[in-house]
Amino acid sequence: MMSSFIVHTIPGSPAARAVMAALIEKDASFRVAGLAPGAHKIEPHLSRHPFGRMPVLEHDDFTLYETQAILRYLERILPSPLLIPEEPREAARMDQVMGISDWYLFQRVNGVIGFHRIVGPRLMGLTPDEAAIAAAMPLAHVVFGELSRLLGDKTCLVSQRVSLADLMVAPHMDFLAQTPEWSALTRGRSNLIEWLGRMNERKCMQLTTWEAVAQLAKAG
Ligand SMILES: N[C@@H](CCC(=O)N[C@@H](CS)C(=O)NCC(=O)O)C(=O)O
Repeated sequence: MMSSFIVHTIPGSPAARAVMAALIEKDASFRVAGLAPGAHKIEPHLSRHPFGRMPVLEHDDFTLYETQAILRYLERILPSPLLIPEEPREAARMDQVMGISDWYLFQRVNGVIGFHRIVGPRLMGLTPDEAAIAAAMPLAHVVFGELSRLLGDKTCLVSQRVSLADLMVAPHMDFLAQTPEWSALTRGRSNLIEWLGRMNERKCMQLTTWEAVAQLAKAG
């Protein structure tokens, strides 16, 4: 049963990393069906994901896209360990942070800064668009300010235990940590640096780096 999870992704995708991190936290084995850059915009991938994005999870005869839907599905079928807090206000904070991740951190911060600094140069041979990066910085500061405030002095983003929010946010932050913008974004927000350090010590992050996922994709 457990070995029937397949994650379709181009290695490097932070959204796919969140899904693989959840599978690892839940001690489930999975296979990576690697996509070549561009293959996500054509068949057969468009039949799995009509929006031409990643990740897609296959579980036996069930195929699912949208990272939050996948994470919540995994939580329901693999409830141990719990990655959604039981306490209502912590659960609400988790939902809030996942919304911040989807709407602001992913699309308007990492999707711009991480794309122009890392993905574009590495996968498409593009030169970073400095104007686009500069234009993303004001909102990036709001996002980092909020994540730092919500984290406070806790171990994890919503409680003392890892939740889906940590698994969604950490892959984006690990990307941004490799950009020159990181030091300005984390100035006065050292709790975020310490939190990312703790996340990066976990097996779920160590086994899902870009290089590690590229190896998994090769192994099929
Ligand atoms: N709302 C989708 C977004 C997925 C998404 O945009 N993934 C990125 C990679 S992290 C992607 O597919 N980028 C390729 C593209 O937009 O062409 C989700 O949460 O799964």
